Amino acid sequence: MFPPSDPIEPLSWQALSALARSEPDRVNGDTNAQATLRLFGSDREAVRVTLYRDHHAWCPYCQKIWLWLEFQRIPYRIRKVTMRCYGRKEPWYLSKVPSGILPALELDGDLITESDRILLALEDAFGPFGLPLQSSAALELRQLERLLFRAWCLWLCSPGLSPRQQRQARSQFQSTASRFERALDQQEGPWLDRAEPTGVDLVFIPYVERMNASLAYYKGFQLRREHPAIDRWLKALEQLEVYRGTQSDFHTHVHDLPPQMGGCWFDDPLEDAALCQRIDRGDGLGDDEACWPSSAWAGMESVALARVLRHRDKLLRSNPLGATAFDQPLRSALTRLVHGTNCSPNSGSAAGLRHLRDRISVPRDMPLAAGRLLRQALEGTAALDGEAQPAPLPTRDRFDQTPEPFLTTP
Ligand SMILES: N[C@@H](CCC(=O)N[C@@H](CS)C(=O)NCC(=O)O)C(=O)O
Repeated sequence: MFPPSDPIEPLSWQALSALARSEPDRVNGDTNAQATLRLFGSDREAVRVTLYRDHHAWCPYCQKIWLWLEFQRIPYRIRKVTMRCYGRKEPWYLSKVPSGILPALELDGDLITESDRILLALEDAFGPFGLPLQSSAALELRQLERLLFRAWCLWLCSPGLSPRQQRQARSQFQSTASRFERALDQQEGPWLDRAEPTGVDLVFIPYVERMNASLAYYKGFQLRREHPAIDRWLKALEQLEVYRGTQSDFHTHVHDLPPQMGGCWFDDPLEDAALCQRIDRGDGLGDDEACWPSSAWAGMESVALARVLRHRDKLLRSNPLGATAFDQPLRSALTRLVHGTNCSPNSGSAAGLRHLRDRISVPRDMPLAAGRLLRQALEGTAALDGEAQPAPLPTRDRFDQTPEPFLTTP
């Protein structure tokens, strides 16, 4: 918290606009969740692939394919589809994929579903990314990833575990995580194979990212502290711009997983309830959450600002305070974001500010670093008004996150 002695007036929208970073090159620039076309410097004619993935970048199987295309720099189009847990599946997608399942991919006009089949088809068309995924070494690692996934599900998603069953589930998870560590330790560098990240690393990323978030929140278990080789691997990934472009944050994951997984359950008693509070308040968990290089944090305030400004009218309209009453508090929070100074919101605005804090979705809306700074600015501004909280986030569905109001293209 800044000293209370120096609150400043909230900036006008015009003044805020002048401080926002201009939109980056979504098509040829860094990996980002907003692009609908990625060319990596090629011509449009080079595009052979369309990836169908979910609007909010919540689907882990979509992230695996997304990462593969980005690391291999394959030109592709992206069409975004709604997941059932947050809205209505698009009829055009159901006529293509009647089950509605994601991801799907078109390669030279042929439609493929199932993420593993998609990766094999991509390997056939463009060559493997390091170790071929059907090689015996890769198959063994892919099997280990499924074991780790199952051990995690058993611990996180089984309701009503007794304390003894919780301990067993934890120990089962830890012994599988230790097998993953041994596989990492067999190599000289931080990766699973060779001196660089390859396709087998990508297979592990989506769920290890979700394990890291959900176990801290629901179990008080800090994956990176308990398993140093996994920490090394995550740190190495976080040095890579491509991975950072797809990486989510703890707040997003812990609230997007319950409806996708059919429920996530707290250990009882919870080992470290303070972790939950820090995540929910938007503080983040520092290096235990993500260890980005300092250069990747540079200018992230103005990135966050630009993303809010882009959707300003919709954010104002969808806030429970109503557009008129939310205008001044939102400008106060954005002023704090860019100037790092207390800026008092109108009285009665705390719950509205926290409503927005809770609905930033990373990386859908902005990168992790920008999301953390914006959540902190919203919370810091709300705290000047009081402790009022918004309605808690739903756990059975996330219809509060329907993408419809935000769609700019049909
Ligand atoms: N085995 C499939 C699993 C894919 C899957 O479970 N996709 C979920 C999202 S994570 C889905 O599309 N569910 C339907 C929906 O949520 O609308 C694969 O590897 O691609």
